[in-house]
Amino acid sequence: MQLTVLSGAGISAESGVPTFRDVETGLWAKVDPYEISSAQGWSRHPEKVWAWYLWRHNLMQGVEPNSGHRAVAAWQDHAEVHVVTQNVDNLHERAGSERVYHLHGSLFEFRCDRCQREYVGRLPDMPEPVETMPPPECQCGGLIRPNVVWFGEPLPDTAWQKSVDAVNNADVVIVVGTSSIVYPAAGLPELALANGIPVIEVNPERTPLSDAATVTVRESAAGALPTLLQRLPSLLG
Ligand code: BJW
Ligand code: ZN
Repeated sequence: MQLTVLSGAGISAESGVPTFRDVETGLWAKVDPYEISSAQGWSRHPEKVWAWYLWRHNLMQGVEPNSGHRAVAAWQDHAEVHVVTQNVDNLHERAGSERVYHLHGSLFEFRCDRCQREYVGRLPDMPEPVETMPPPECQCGGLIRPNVVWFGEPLPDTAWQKSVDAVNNADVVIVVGTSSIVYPAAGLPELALANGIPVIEVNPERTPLSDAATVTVRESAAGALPTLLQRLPSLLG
């Protein structure tokens, strides 16, 4: 059996990484997502964007995988599991998942925005968020940026191709912890459904996918995933 998991920020929420769009606690309750996570935002005020990402980088270094990430990794004992994640943390890998495709890059890699060279220099600690911090400069005069995918930027080719294959070849697609509004990632469950592959959504809240999904499990990731594999036969009838 092949299981393909599409994860979003919600799977890491119970590890202490705030989601993007949850109004009360979301990272973007205070900042405009389309400004701080866009190519235009970076060119307008890189010092604001850099400060925000450096803080998130620090935050992600201090968190641990939760029972949701660990359950997905444990499924590898019973099935071929492919994890397509929109998250830029490394919690799936740290939980033990072996096939992980990062659609939106990684916040543990940095590169020059001009010559694209990888940056391996030291980064300052930032235990508390600050408004602005100038990004380091590359030898070429470009600015160092996180190797993540912002609005208006293309997704990495290889990760995208592997994700499409993982969806097309899946027996079941499990969509967990995503608001299903950011494309092209949000198109992957639609692709599965168009191919007749069942889609299970795990999310405490309704999303634009909920009505179309084969089954919706209105629970948290850490609550639902540890028993989901046993529940599959009854969920899918
Ligand atoms: C829990 C939980 C618990 C809480 N358990 N669940 C119209 C149609 C189609 C596309 C477009 C369009 N207009 C514009 C576009 C394109 C645009 C887009 O999609 N915009 C839409 C918003 C309309 N997309 C792009 O620009 C993409 N690129 C692209 O299309 O390129 C084309 C191109 C080709 C050639 C040249 C140039 C361009 C790129 C998208 C990049 C997104 N980047 C970000 C930032 C990444 C870096 C970072 O992490 O900072 O990715 S934005 C942000 O959103 C981040 C996330 O990965 C992504 C998705 O968010 P996610 O994960 O769903 O989080 P939330 O917070 O939204 O939801 C959390 C969910 O969890 C909620 O539902 C909760 O209920 C739930 N939850 N606790 C389970 N315990
Ligand atoms: Zn450079």
